[in-house]
Amino acid sequence: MTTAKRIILDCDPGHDDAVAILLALGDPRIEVLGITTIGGNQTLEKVSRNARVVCTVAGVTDVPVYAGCTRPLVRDVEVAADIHGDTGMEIHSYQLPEPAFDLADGHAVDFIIDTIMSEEPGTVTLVPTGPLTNIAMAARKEPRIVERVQEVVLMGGGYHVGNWSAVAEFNIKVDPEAAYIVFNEKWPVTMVGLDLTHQALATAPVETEIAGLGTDLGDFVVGLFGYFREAYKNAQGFDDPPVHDPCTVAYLIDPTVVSVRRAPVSVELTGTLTTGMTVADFRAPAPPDCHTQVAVQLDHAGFWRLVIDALRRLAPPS
Ligand SMILES: [Ca+2]
Repeated sequence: MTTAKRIILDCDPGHDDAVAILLALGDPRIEVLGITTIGGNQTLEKVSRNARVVCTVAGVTDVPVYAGCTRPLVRDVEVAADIHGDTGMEIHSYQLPEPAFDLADGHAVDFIIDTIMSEEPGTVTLVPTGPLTNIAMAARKEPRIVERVQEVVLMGGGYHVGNWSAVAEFNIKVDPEAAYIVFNEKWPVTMVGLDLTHQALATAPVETEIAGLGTDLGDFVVGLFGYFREAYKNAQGFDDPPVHDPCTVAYLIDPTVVSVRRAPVSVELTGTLTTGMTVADFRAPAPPDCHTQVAVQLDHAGFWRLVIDALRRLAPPS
């Protein structure tokens, strides 16, 4: 048994962020040092509440949640209400509880810096699943974190498809300047983009298995998928909703579930049609100093096995 990967989950819950939180909390191969929030799918206030609601439903109240930046570095706030609803975590047939605990004191960016600087180098992994504002701010405020971080495994971008424009994914598109910083710092970056996450579909058999757990937590996830399915169908024509964010955590738990390919990646900042596009260069061979890789292939069954096992651990079926 190797030691658990120690992560800071930087997120904007968000239906799929919620599942990422549950997978991280429920798998013994992950230790969540803290959850930090970023305005994205909805406003910072809403996603910061949602993060604590997810922990509360999971029965986990001892992981600190820190609120981060309210808006992108340069651009105006954009939220994804078409996908995540007015609260950012609209749900079917489930009554969400009040958060059982308050936000931690302090700013997410300072928590990220203080944690990385106080832990042994190479022992903290950053897992951003929202816009990259907090991570970019941390790298600018304390540049030494870049060489101390173990790696950055982020949900965002894509090399063939977009969802917020023809070629840009939401997390990157809403704060491309922050994404540019994160992709160009010399820490190891794994981009878990739409090419991968569009394979992480919450199919009917997956939903049935989660419902079959017969637990309150399972009902919560099924309720999330119910709303998410309808929203994705209406907004983007998906039959089953792609559950993007937990793919990052799954990669850290078991890299055989998410296969990757080394390629330089940068972010388009000035395109007339392509702003926010993650441009991956697949011309072989990747240069020796290439510090980025992109996720390409998901083991769908293996991925959902990890998620459902985590749900069982957090709330054992009776
Ligand atoms: Ca997210």
